[in-house]
Amino acid sequence: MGGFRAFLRAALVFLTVELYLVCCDITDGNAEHLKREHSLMKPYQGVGSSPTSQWDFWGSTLVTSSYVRLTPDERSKQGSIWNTVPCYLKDWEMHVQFKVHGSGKKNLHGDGIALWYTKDRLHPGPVFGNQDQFLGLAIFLDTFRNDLHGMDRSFPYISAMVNNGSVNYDHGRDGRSSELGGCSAEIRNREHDTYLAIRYSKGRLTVMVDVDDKNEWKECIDIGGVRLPTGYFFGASAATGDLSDNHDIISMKLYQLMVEHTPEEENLDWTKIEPSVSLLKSPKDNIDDPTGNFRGTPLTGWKVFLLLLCALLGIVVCGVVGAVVFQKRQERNKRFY
Ligand SMILES: [Ca+2]
Repeated sequence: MGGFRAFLRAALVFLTVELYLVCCDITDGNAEHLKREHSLMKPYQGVGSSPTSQWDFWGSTLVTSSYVRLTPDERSKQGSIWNTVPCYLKDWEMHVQFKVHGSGKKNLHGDGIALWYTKDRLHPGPVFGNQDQFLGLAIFLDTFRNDLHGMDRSFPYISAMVNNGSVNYDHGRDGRSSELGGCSAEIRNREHDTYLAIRYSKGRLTVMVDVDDKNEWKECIDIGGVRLPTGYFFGASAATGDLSDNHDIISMKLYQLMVEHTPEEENLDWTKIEPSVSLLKSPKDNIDDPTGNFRGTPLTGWKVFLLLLCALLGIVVCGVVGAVVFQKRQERNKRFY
């Protein structure tokens, strides 16, 4: 009898360990997919100071041990920071922690931050400190309303733009003519940490914000039909004009998304893709791309199998526990009679 109990206990331990391993494999924690060569994190060791550095900066940018200040709260400043390593991931998610703060009262501050995934890097210009007619993707965190006719939206306003090098960003209209989508977000002078996430996977661009200290992502932009090549560079820039703010980047963390592609897709030369958006395709038509949890990854056949295995093992464990409890009860009954 003792031998059987020992066997049950061993089986239970084995199954629990097995269950743990299988479950943890499924969780697919993004931490293990963090790409350090494309990430900017405290204390920013070696940023810009050595030939092997993975980040360069320009202009008013000041790198301290706890933040990267693209511009101080002073007029007519421009600064940027750029990853020196081109990104060849097909599916990625960038988490940016930022802080926009200054002494300017309501509507008396500007101009904002732009986050980039572009062909060229370190090309200063008029679009939040970076060049116009860029090739690639831009996400604007626009804190100043230039377009006094566009009162239907409140500022700060976050928007996305994809450019093949032919379109100008229209500051006078806050980029409205070229924006793919956007949302208003209170990102300025917040006491708590503020975050933005950009996900690009299978032609779908999603921007989420976490600025209300709730530790959850809120959808801002979600569009399909977006085509971006690999081999571009991540960067961030900011500018002030007559009005100003401190524009700080605390971190930029790039995660690889584990997404399967068809052999045809894999065989394409992704570096040759021209940035474009097929606006005919609404994101709701993207039923072939069932993305579940925003921070997680879509379920593949393999993962579904593991989930089922996990469930099966759970049932077995329950059975074993039940058997042990039943056996214990039997023994207790024996003692009483
Ligand atoms: Ca503006």
